[in-house]
Amino acid sequence: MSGTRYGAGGSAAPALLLAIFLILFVAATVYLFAAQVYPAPPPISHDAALVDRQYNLTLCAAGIAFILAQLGLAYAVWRFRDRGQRARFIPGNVALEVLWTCVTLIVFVGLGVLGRRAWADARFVPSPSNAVQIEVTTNQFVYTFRYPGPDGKFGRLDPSFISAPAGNPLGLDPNDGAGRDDAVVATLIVPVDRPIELLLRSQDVIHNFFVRELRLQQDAVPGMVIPVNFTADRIGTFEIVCTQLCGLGHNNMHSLLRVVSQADYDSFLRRQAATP
Ligand SMILES: [Cu+2]
Repeated sequence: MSGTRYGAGGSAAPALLLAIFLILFVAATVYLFAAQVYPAPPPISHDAALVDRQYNLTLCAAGIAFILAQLGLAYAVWRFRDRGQRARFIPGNVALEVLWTCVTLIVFVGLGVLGRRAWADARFVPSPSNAVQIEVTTNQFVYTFRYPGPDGKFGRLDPSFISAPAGNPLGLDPNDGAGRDDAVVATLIVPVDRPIELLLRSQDVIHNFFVRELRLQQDAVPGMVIPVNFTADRIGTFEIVCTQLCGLGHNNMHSLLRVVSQADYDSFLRRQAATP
């Protein structure tokens, strides 16, 4: 015990090892992101590209802060290691506190404002008049899609008519003429390069509609009809998954989004109209 002796100092090894670990940790993390080891699938809409741009911007801002903070920590661990010196107490620095609080505030609010469009486009911008309206109904554990048919009008729904075994999973009211031509299918088929407006509904618990390639993820909430817009610009088949833990079958809840040419879409509609 030598409470008054300050000359001895501890071994430099722990400080050196921790500093080296921090530098390697930063290098490995930067590599994982920069080399895109786990890349996202290519976006298939303009809004998805906007989301990607915003993601990269946020990643850059957070990445710079992360690198500076960790390297600063490595430096401090090494520079201020125990060399037998007397510890100094620093009560803080108001100017520095104000500075980095303001910088953080500006960066966070700035990123939020910049990213507003990427998020709001799909939700708050009304879809154009030529948009294709498709209703999406979720229940444990399936997606059901409804097209309004040649009359362009969705028929009335009534929960008392809901009967999946009888072929009426949505509860279409048979007394409403507007519903006679409605097409109810298990796969979402949309024409390429046309604005699509989905109307999300749920019959039981909160589900979700998520397509990675659209960077679009929206909850479906019982009692609400939630509109979301997108325009897919690439033909292909993409997976729709539910990202809300909606019950025991949640892991099996998925469907397909098929983006097809206008001609293929028209023939799909014709086939549906021909089926009684
Ligand atoms: Cu679900």
